[in-house]
Amino acid sequence: MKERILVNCALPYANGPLHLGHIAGAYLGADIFVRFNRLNDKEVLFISGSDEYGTPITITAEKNNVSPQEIADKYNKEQYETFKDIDIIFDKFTRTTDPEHVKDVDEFFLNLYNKKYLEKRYMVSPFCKKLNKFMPDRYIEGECPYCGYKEARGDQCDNCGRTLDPIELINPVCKLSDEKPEFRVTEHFFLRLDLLQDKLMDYLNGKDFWKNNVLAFTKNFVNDGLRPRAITRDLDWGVKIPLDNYNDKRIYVWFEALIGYITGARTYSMEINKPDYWKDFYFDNKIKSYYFIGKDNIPFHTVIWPAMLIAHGNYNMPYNVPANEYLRFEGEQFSKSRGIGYTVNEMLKIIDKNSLRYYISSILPETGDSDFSLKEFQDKVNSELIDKYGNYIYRLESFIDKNKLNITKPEKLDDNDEDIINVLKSKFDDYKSELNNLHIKKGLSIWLEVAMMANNYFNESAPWKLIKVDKSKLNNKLFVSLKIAEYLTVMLYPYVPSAASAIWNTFTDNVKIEDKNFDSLLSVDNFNIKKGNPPFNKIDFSEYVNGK
Ligand code: B3M
Ligand code: ZN
Repeated sequence: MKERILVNCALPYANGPLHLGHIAGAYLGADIFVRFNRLNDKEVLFISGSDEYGTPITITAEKNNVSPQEIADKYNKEQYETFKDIDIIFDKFTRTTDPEHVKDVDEFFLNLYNKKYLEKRYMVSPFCKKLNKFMPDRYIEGECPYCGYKEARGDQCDNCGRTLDPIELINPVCKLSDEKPEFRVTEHFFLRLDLLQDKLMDYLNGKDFWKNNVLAFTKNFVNDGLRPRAITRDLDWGVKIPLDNYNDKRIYVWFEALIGYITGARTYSMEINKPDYWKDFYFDNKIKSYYFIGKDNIPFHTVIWPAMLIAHGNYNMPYNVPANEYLRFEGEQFSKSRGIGYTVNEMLKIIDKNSLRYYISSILPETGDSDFSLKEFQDKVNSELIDKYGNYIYRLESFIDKNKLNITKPEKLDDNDEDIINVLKSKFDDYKSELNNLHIKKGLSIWLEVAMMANNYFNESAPWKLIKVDKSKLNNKLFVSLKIAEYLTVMLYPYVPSAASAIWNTFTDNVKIEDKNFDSLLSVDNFNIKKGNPPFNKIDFSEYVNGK
């Protein structure tokens, strides 16, 4: 049986269009990793979905004067389409308003409640007298007590990343009324993180292979000391508390949305008529799980979710949480309100998805923030994807086609060609090991080295001279050139699947790239070359760059 892995990708709030920052932060890397693993002969379950509760949804609904459900419906559909438009395809794109999700949340809540990991406590919460209601943490803004950032939100400081309680804020104000909130007593359920601290530490101690940023952040968070944390709120938009007498309270979005990963896997299993399929991914401890998320989601995935899973018992723990840093746009932070940056849909109106995936893959903010620049986008795609790869394929295929050559597998290669094939194989091994270690950007740079090697080899071979003097040598050189083209195309596939798949189809009709694994794809010896058109069009962004 194939080795299996679970890949979960943060559930984006269904409150607006996806922007390039989302794609670079979590989703593109996840999709590349999934495609790579499938080629590498693993069975992958790939889950994401819409996060439809929480204040991001209610704030947007209020602004637009519609119900939260209308906002969620609109953007669930839109985001799903956008992912598809950029070739990010999940096995299941779930929704946290799916009634099946409520079942999973109820089970989780009651399980933890019965084991006394959830406990009723009284707390003080911000209450806006003008609006006459308790206000969600996010609606309160003030100064961060840790770093002094002036616009910290009541749930989290976007500057230092700490999760906050609104009462900790210095000079808090209610965002809706601009009034200073009162802090009033209210009853809530608390997750006893304090009881889970030691087990969490044990779990984290085995995680030295995590990315530095993720591990350091998480250990700091836990070393600061874990306190019980409220996981219910005074709200009416959210999953109900599965106990009597709490009708006017709801489960906090972060507690409930994480369980959406399980709902996604479980409902997918129902859809494929294997209702227990998901269980192995959560209970067979040989199956590794990966969570691709943006930087601002780290503590929820490396502390809260593991704590919930430990408290529940028996669940597999997240194996790796490769959170990315931020993508900036032309040196500035993406900002919808200030009109900085593009949504994915806007970008796809001016450029094709293959070029977009290529460029973002090459600048993924894996270890630090990175910058999206139209000028660099144009240069990289034109000089790398098109000049080094597309043109190579086109020159090679055109030559074979024009001269009506039938290239066959050589009985013996000369030493130089043997060396080239060995270098190719060892580059491919490096590529695999980088991707296995989640160094996705590095995998693409190895691909680029191979593309440069391809061009050098083809030029040095000078088939246009050989054709007049040595047909057998010509055959061998072109065979090796085709081998390199085959490796290049297969290695490119996880990054730029549509283009790679179309190019693959010009090599052979016998196998489709997406249906096969590395071993079979890289052992094709009977090429049946069909010269296509030049596979890419050069990018010209001058209109947009100069317009800025
Ligand atoms: N919805 C945060 C975000 O969209 C949040 C992730 C939930 S993952 C369970 O950035
Ligand atoms: Zn702060």
